[in-house]
Amino acid sequence: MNKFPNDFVWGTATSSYQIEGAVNEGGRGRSIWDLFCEQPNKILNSDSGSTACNHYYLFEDDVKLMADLGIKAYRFSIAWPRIQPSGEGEPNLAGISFYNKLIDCLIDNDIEPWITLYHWDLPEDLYLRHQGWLSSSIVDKFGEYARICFESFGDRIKHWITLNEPWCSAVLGYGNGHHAPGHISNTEPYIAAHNLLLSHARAVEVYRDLSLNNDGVIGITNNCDYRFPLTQTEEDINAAERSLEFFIGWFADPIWKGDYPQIMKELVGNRLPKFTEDEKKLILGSSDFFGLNHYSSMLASEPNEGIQPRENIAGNGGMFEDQLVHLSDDPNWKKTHMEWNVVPEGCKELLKWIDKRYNKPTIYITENGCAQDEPTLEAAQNDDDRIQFFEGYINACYEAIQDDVNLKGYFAWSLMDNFEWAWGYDRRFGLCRVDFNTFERSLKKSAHWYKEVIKNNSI
Ligand code: PNW
Repeated sequence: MNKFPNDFVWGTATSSYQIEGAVNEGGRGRSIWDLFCEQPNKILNSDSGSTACNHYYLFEDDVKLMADLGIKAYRFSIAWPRIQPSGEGEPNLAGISFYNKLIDCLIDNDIEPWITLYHWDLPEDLYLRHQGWLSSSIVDKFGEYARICFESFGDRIKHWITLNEPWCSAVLGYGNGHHAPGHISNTEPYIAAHNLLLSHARAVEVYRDLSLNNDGVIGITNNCDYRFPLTQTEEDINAAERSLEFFIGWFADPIWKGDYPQIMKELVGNRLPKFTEDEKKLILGSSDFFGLNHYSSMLASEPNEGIQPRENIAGNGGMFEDQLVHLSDDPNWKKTHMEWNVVPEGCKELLKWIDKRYNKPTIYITENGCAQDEPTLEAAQNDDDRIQFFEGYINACYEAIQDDVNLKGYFAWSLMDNFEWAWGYDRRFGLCRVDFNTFERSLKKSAHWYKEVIKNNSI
């Protein structure tokens, strides 16, 4: 038995738009995802999150599921347009009341609530009237929204995450257009990323100035896939390193080292915005822990005619040309229903890479999981491939801890099947099956397996 440290946090994660539904209830304003889902050909089967898992009404059932799983912590996100329907101004009390009820219900069940402030559902007005993440005016607005959340929920919340995966907001939202608001550009992602980082830092400044005196911590969650060099040539080793710096260094270097990676400055040139000295100071040290969402790995190599990059998926979207990296798959790797490569070894290597580059931060894996093709209830109840996935990745986490990486927790994505963005309800990540006609929930085989891991604190 491989034992985890006694204080290791086992959890599951979700996000507001992917599970809540009730988009017109309780005074919620519209978000860019409501708008995006109405546009043709953006979402598989023209799905949307308008009812999703109906969690807004069924949250008590969902907390029961979590209690049954025995999780210690639950990571969920707050829908900004439930708190401020237009993204600014007075708080909407019905929205605050919904999250109060959820938080209290979790605490009553001995589950620690972890809050993400922004998991992609930007108030539509901020996009239509204020240019969304492309305008620096969003920094103050995000700070004010964050303040409302800290003041409303901060007495009970010990773990805050400002942004979920700003890489996705920037690259998928403004680079290849796969996510809301659907822009395609090779300049906008860098501007959006810049404003995302500044907004994160502002929220942290607001939080720290409030001094809630409750041992609470605040950080950011970034996503990164690992890159193995295709061959052991110096060119390919450098390509893999470059790819990682463009992926996670872009967002983590300013926070842990004070500025964007040098290689990005060189290759992106004047399309990469610059931080002022004051901004650098504000951003440096603005995360109490390293939140990591990790799903997959690819091979990286120096571009040459012979190797064709695989179009997108977990790739680098519109930024490909800037990185000068070819990405490919090892044909021996198994793939999930997302076509993402299953490579537990990459998880361990990435944890070690982060540990080294950022000088041993406290790391939490705030998401890890896989989509499997589950057309029937029977398939969902026999999700052995998901068990194998979790087994591999959780073992990799164990090995990283043996190698002295400060990994302190692991959140499975996701508690239940939900609205998987551009893939609608066709891609299923849940530990629990959701029937999207009846909204009935049931534990999958992997949920029973995860329950044992948590109970024994070992794998
Ligand atoms: C994350 N990529 O999204 C999100 O945080 C979740 O909301 C989502 O459901 C989950 O992972 C599964 O997709 C990602 O292209 C979306 O590399 C795309 C990528 C990575 C993460």
